Amino acid sequence: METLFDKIIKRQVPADIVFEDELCLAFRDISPQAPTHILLIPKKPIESMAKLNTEDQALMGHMLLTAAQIAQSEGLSEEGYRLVVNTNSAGGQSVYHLHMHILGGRQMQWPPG
Ligand code: DGP
Repeated sequence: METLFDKIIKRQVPADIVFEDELCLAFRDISPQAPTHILLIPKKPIESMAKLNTEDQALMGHMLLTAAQIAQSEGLSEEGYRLVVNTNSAGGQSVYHLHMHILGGRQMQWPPG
C-alpha cells in the first residue's frame, strides 16, 4: 500500500529534502522533536523493521552509513545524536514505510518514553 513517504519520494508531497541517492532519501520531519530531526527512508517500500529480510542487508548497511554522513554534515557528530527506528504499533510507528529518525541538537534522555 502506498504511504505518505512514497508520495514524498515521487515529489507528490513536498518535503525539505536534505539528501538523496539511488537507494534512499532524507528530509526534515514535519514535527521536529529536536533542533535537528531528519527522516531517512529507503526508496524501496519496506513497511517496517519487522518486514526486513536478508536481501535488504546491503541496503540497511548503506542506510546506517548514510545516517552517519548526514549527522556529520548537519554538525551533530561531535556532540552526539540519536538514531531511532520505531517499529510497529508498540514501537510507536505511525507511517508504515521504514524510516530512521536522526535526532540531534539537544541532550537526549534515557529511557525513551
Ligand atoms: P513514526 O512515528 O516513527 O512512524 O514517524 C513518522 C514521522 O513522520 C513523524 O515523526 C512525523 C513525520 N511526518 C508525518 N507526516 C509528515 C509529512 O507530511 N512530512 C514530513 N516531512 N514528515 C512527516
